[in-house]
This record gives sequence, structure tokens and C-alpha cells, in this order.
Amino acid sequence: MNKKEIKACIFDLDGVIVDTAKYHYLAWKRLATEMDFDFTEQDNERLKGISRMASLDILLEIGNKNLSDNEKEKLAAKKNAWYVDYIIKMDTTEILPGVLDFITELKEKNIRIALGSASKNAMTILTQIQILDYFDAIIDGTKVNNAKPDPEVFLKGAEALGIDPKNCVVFEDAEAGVEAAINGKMRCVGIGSPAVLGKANLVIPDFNNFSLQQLNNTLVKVKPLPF
Ligand code: B16
Ligand code: MG
Repeated sequence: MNKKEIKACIFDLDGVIVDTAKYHYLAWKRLATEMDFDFTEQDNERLKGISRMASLDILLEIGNKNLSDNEKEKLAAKKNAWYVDYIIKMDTTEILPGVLDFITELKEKNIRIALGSASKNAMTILTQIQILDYFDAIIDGTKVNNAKPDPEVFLKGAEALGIDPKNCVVFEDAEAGVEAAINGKMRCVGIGSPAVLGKANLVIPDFNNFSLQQLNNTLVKVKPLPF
């Protein structure tokens, strides 16, 4: 048996399956406006892939605000309520191009599929976009203690699937997520720009025309395992 055989794929959610960053941005911006400071789309880039409370800390740093833990909890809850107002209106049209075809191919070829996301709202999103049933395991922000780049979210995904990390491939759009995959001794496909995701084994702009064969050709037959 090929030791490098791909037996499982673990997907990040925001930036890989859907673009929920735009809704996070609108909700964080509303919070910043309420506190009388500006929050730009460029600032929002810093929040991709990191937890809700870590995102709030960055927002407050931008606004130069120093608040108690209790006040921060209230602000995070307020932002989340606004964010949830957006995501409960999502539907299948928001699945990013090529994702469904690729996941369908994985299912047909008996590759196991897990979610590995920092979001505590992952179940709501997967339900809205109607792809919950494709996943054999879901590890989200409600199930982990350590944020990416800690590998916990992906290692728990591999464990839930019963697949060795060396036979798993992670799909990630954030630098911290790519590092988490590497820290978990998994191979990683970056979705986005090579300038940001250069540590990944392969970087693709999106899933358009991407196939299991292409993944195998790149990660199994051509590139040596980095460990
Ligand atoms: P929530 P991912 C991440 O999702 C987002 O990229 C990040 O911006 C957000 O702060 C985090 O989820 C937590 O989200 O507030 O819904 O718990 O990329 O890990 O799928
Ligand atoms: Mg992401």
C-alpha cells in the first residue's frame, strides 16, 4: 500500500467552502461604528481564520479601546447576533465555485470528509447551504480549546474519521490554518494566493476544475512528503 495515499480531506469553512468573511466584516464594522471608530476591509483580513474573541481583541486594538472581560463578552455576543442574522439567510448559491463537484467526487471515491473550522456557527452555515450530510465528522469552534495554528482542530478531525494524519489533506485559506495543518503533520492545499499561503504543499485559486486526480498527481506522485 502507498503510505502517502490520500484517505481523508479536511476542509476549513470560511474562505474555502463559503465566503462568510463578508458577513463577519459587516458585523464587526457595525460594532466599530457603534464605538465611534473606523474598521476597514483591509483590517478585516487580519481576522480571517482566528477565533471570535481573538478577532474582538484585534478590533479593540484598532479602536484603541481597553475593556473588561465582561464588557468584551457582551460585545462579542452582540456582534455574533448580527452575524447570525446574515448567515441564517444563506443558501446553496453561496457555496464557492467547484466545491460541490470536488466533494461529490471525494464521496464517490470513498475518501472520508471532515470539517475543521474555528467557527462556532459552522453547523448553522452547513445546514443553510445544505451540505451537512457530506461530512463524516465535524470539528468546529465548539469542540476545540486551542486556535489555529495549533493543530488541534485538524487532529481531532483525523481522529474522528479514524485516519492517520499522514493520509489526510487539509484545505485552508488562512496562513494560521496552513501552519496548523503542518503542525499536525498533514499535507495542505492553500486556497487563495501563493504570496500568503506559500507554506502549503499546493496553492490553488479556487476549486474550479480541481479533481482528486490533480490532488494525487501533485501530493502523492510528484512531491515528497515534507516529514
Ligand atoms: P465564529 P474558519 C473562522 O472560520 C473565520 O475565518 C474567522 O474570521 C472567525 O472569527 C472564526 O471562524 C470564528 O467564527 O464567530 O462564527 O465562531 O475559517 O475557521 O472556518
Ligand atoms: Mg478560513
